[in-house]
Amino acid sequence: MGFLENISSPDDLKKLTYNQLEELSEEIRQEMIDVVSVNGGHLASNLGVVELTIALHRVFNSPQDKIIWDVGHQSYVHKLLTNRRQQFKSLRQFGGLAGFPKREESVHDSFNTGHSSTSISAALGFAKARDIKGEKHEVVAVIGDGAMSAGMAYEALNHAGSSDSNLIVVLNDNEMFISPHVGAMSSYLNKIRTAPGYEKRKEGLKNFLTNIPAIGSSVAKAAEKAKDGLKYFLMPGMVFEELGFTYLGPINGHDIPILEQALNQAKQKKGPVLIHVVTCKGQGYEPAKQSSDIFHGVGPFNKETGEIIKKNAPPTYTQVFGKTICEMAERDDSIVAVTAAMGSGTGLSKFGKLFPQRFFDVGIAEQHAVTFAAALAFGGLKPVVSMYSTFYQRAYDQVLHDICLQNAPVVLAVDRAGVVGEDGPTHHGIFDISFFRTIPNLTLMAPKDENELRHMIYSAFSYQQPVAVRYPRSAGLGVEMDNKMQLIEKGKAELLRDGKDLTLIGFGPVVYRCLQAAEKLKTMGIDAAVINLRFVNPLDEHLIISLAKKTGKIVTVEDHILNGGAGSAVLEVLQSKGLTDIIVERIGYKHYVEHGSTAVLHQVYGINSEQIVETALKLAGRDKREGLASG
Ligand SMILES: Cc1ncc(C[n+]2csc(CCOP(=O)(O)OP(=O)(O)O)c2C)c(N)n1
Repeated sequence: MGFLENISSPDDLKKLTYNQLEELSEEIRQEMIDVVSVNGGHLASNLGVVELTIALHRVFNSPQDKIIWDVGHQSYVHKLLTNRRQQFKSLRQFGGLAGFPKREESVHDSFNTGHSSTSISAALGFAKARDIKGEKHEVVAVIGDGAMSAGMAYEALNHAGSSDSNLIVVLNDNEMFISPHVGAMSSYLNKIRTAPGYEKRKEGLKNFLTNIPAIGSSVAKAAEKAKDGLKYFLMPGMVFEELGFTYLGPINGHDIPILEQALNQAKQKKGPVLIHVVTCKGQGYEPAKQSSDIFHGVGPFNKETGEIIKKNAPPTYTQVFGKTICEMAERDDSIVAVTAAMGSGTGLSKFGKLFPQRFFDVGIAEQHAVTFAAALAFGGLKPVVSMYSTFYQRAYDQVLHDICLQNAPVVLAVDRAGVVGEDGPTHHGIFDISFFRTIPNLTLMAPKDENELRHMIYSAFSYQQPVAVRYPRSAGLGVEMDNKMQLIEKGKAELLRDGKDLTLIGFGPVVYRCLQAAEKLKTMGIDAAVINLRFVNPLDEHLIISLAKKTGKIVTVEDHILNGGAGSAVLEVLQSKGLTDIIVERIGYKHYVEHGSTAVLHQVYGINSEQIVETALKLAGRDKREGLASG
């Protein structure tokens, strides 16, 4: 009989022997491979934390003790051990278990995560609340070496290190972010990791230093100084020690007894403790171990061979962006690309290979990436920053303050705009129009298809000012691609179809759904115009107003939250021109959107031609002066 099926709470783990735990680890890995090979998900990171998660749940008492998973993509093992095994097959599916910790899913998920490097801040918050309320429980943050590259993590270390609150940070060091690690902190961790006999040397050094005799005060002072210097160079984790943490490690993160020993030791210490745990991403499944970048976030695959199941689909928007930027960079050697630990995700891998001197992966550091790019531009280069829509949320101030207020000519490629599917609400890119649209001189555009994306990227560089181009995660529409890149006039929308009864305005690939709806409406005797908006800033006021006056009714469609989105921009222009009798219906999201495939989410929330037709019919049945704009 298997062990996993008998684990209904972390307490059940505490009854098992180490040999049984080894078997349990195997079963957990198998279960994750079985489910992720069908549903897709973050496999490699989870395979790497099986023993660590078991040890954490044996040493600590969740949910009284709080365990906070940074990013949260590695929380599958935790889910399996906290009474969610029965639902595990529904992982990441609409209505099923989330791929990240969710307070609303389990009492064992103490803090929701998705964006990286929040765990130490959250842990310190729990620790302070505990201290103020006089409670007694442990707080543990589990953070990867990748997440440790972000500014937030250092802000929190800085705060926690000067506080006397008990708090444990487990640094899960697997030498990988999504791609191989970057940055000076990673090199530092690498030095600690690879120095032979570190543990022994550390102890020996400590004894040696404490035994230096004090011979006269000046000698003693010199010895003290030398001690500090030596410690600095020879003791592992000195950086953390200097920040006020007790450093333990590095230890083998696949050895449960050793992990337990370190965690128990940390529990005995006063103040903040950092345990440096070394793990292997993809441990226990060779394909994931060999290609942990591909198996970081993976779609369905053949679990026997590890082969990814390929779909016969047109190139993705990301691929088209990557190809276009490489072509442009070949012709113009002032083009440089910046990404924040998402080189492959944003289609820049090839750029990095072709132009290594002009490619900057700055780690999980979105704020730095943006400010850095502003200065690259003032230094005479032509930077493109490529990040996911959801991660630009981290860098809003830098976009506004460092790029736009100074009018730095930086192109912001906004990948994964719109709902992204199974990763869910922390990752959906449904806020960027609202927050970018507020910035007066930031040109904001979205292509209707992958061919237009190519022209927009080209055009963005020609405007010589801040520009953001948003495009979705999906495959393109399979349209014919122009070889020659074309300049799109800034602020010019495209009238794809004229009509007299109603105007459908789409922003992004939803434009094609507007065209489908217009065809259907035609069969019902309604003559709908279709506008490909292209720009939300500057808006093509002339075209919008002339069609508004002509048809009297407008439906706007966007893969975005309604608050402050493209539809709001249309409403604002109508209001500013006194056209308040035009009836406007906006299609978009009204609230946070849960996880599920993009197709299902679009269906559920009406980002499709059926909903457009239905809305248009509703409007057609109304008198022009009857309604107010509504959403
Ligand atoms: C703010 C932010 N930027 C980017 C990401 C995308 N992302 C998810 S996991 C990850 C790498 C994390 O590396 P690490 O913390 O070492 O965890 P590992 O997967 O290696 O266990 C990145 C860049 C994110 N979740 N949040």
